[in-house]
Amino acid sequence: MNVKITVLTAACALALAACGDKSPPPAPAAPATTAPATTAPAETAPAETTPAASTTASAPVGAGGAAVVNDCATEIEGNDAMQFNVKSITVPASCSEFKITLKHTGKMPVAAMGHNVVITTLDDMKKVAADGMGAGIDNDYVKPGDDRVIAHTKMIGGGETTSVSFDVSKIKGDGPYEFFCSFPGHSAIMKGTIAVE
Ligand SMILES: [Cu+2]
Repeated sequence: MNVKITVLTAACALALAACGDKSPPPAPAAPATTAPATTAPAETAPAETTPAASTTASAPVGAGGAAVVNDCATEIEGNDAMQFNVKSITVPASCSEFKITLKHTGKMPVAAMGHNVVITTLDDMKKVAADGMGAGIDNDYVKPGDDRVIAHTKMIGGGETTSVSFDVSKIKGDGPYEFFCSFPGHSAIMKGTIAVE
């Protein structure tokens, strides 16, 4: 009797030992912590720069993207690719007043691809553009009463035209001066120099 139990116990012990030999089942793989997709702030990717090959360009443009000036006035264009067709405007020193007409040659609405022309010193441009963003589209993205703004047109959408006239003496001081579009994100590309010569 006693012997029987001993044998059984031994067998059991062996069985346990055998059991112990078995390597424990692998721990369930830790659920891969799905890293939150790094939602990079959707920087408005600058539109691919189509090198001056804007087939829709109707207004004549001088060498190096110089605006063509006639009778103390010029016409420039903005398009759906977030571009002005000129890079520089030279105002004749003989002009007392100068008129800039902006034509939006695109089709997109003002809320999506609005353009205007704002003139400031180069130093003020970034700050004016930032404040303009806060002012919103109802203010043409120009802070009301901003005395750093020398002149600006209203904000227009595709197919529209607008203009602004200003006293040339205002850009005869300590420049350099720039013209740019204050629609959020546009001034990085839509800008150029304006100077009196
Ligand atoms: Cu614009």
